Amino acid sequence: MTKQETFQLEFENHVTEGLKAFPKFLSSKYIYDDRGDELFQQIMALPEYYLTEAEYNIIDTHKDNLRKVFNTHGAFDLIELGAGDGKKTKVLLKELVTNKVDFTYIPIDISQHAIDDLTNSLTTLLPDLEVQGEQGTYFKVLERLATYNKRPKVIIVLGSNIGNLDHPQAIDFLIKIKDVMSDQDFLFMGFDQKKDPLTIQHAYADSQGVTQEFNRNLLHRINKEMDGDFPVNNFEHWESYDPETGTAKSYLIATEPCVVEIKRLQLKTTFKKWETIHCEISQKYDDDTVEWLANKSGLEIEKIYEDHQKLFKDYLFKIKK
Ligand code: AVJ
Repeated sequence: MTKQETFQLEFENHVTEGLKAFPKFLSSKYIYDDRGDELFQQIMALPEYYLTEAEYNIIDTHKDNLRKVFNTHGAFDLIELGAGDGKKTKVLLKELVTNKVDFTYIPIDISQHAIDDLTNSLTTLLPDLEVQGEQGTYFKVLERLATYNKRPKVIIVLGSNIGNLDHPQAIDFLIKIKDVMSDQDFLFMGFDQKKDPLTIQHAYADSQGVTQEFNRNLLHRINKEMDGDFPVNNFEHWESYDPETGTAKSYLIATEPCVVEIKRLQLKTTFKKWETIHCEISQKYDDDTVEWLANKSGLEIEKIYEDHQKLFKDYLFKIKK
């Protein structure tokens, strides 16, 4: 079975499980086809979606310090999980290249397409940069790199992507990273912070409805790829942020009763009026929570970086002594 087929099967099993469950759920992991990627780009450009600019500000403000820290043990591999379009990473790469730091940039992404695009744009922007993109799932590639390459590693995960995981899943994720790290290696990771609940609410329920389209893309994909008949426009996006737990949750809510048939899954499911599908969590953090996660994962916080509006933080971790 090809990787594509494996992913498709996983997606189908997930949809069957999620739509048979009560209450129903579908994971935001499956939003990202080409259209989903494009909608996420649009989200990052929204005035309400403060995360991207805040992290950009952190990297831009602290690039001098980051260069020195990353270069502590001389030549290194800069491994990025989730290549994206690299807007924030490019600031860092430029800083390193301009100062003639000896390093190789290794973006890892599940999408070869994303890696090719990024590599091409980097060849133009920074011709002296050594790029060695790797297609695959994070951990398969990380394991491979850890065994054949003993150079110091700096692993970076930007954008608060960890926020889509609940705490047990986040600990699992961090342990897998820790397991490929040596004493000298660093992990540099973004965690969106708890803040005024309204700021968070607005970031995930934007006035232009881009986030609604982003979530609805899950239903479009099911219609397209599994021969489904979701009346997509009868599902409205709802966002709720719980300031106590720091969890933002997004839902699609049926505004009319309906029966949905998904032929490829031989599945028929009914929605009552106002029935929900839980789609995503975007967890918000504070220092104590990140410290607790790190401790559970065998990591320790070495340094904390913050943007000037105090919205977002990047944490530098090492393995716990
Ligand atoms: C890509 C997981 C960081 O949760 O903030 C944006 C995805 N969802 N708007 C986030 C997302 C709705 C985003 N991450």
